[in-house]
Amino acid sequence: SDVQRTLVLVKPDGVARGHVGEVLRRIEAKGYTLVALELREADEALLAEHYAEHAGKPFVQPLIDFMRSGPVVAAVVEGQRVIEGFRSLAGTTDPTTAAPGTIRGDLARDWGRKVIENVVHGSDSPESAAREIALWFPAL
Ligand code: YYY
Ligand code: MG
Repeated sequence: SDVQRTLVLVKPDGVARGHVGEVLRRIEAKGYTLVALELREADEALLAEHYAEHAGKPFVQPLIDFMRSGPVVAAVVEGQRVIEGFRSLAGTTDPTTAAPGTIRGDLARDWGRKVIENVVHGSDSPESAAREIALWFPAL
């Protein structure tokens, strides 16, 4: 058995456009379990830590500003191979080329802004998941 936990965020574009229910619906329809769920406004320090792997890249400050532009929904999701599984549900980073049927393919598109607005975040490895869950949900 390889039961994992992953950190999922519904980003401010997803919340503002009313996609929280649809994202959670897809997670539940897949058979994954919600372990924690919270609506919150992330501050600069949390987001700088969250995106530490991207520090120094040209998109990181626009990305942090975007992530502070409104509330996000943070969730810890559990299931067999859920880290890879949620990334598969989410689709690829660029919403223009993300496959139809995926969250990003179905719900996001390129708005011509300087940051990619792609509705959701999902941890990319067991190491990232552990780090991100500890950051967003230190009590877990
Ligand atoms: O894991 P994932 O969200 O699919 O992509 P990352 O490469 O980790 O980048 C994080 C986040 O940054 C991405 O979801 C959109 C944004 N971004 C961007 O605005 N411009 C880029 N060239 C690359 C990523
Ligand atoms: Mg990533």
